[in-house]
Amino acid sequence: MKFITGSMMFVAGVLLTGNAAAQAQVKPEVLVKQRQSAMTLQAKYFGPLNGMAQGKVPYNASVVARNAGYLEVLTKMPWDGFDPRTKGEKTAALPAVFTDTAKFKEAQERLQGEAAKLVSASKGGDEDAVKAQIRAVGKTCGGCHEDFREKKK
Ligand code: ASC
Repeated sequence: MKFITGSMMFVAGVLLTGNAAAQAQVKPEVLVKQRQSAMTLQAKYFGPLNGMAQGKVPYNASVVARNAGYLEVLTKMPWDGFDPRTKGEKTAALPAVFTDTAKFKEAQERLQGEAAKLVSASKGGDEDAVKAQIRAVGKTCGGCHEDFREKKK
């Protein structure tokens, strides 16, 4: 069928094999930029909540609920950017990201679980429970950085 073009084949290939095929077209440095962008947005929406949990920012339940919803989605985003093809890029990611993959995956899932719990807590009226859950989310951020991110100098 000579009317099937190369680009049609590519689209069919992407549809058949899903994200992995599409991802293979993305350059390693772009994957790094994308994952760092997702991390930056997590920090953007977590930072104020962390401030509230520490009593440094006035508590605002509707901001917590909104940001928790964003974080539930954002916490799914960075991880496919830690593709083995990015090993040679200059980033703060430690080699353990690519060698201790089971532990890295566990850390991602822990964060996603705690973010989901924060969504639930933010729908209730218990400020102390919400603050405790914000701290639980922060612990998972910090714990993963401890194992998988180069220490900041
Ligand atoms: C943040 C941020 C982090 C985490 C971490 C929590 O807001 O940028 O890396 O929280 O400090 O322990």
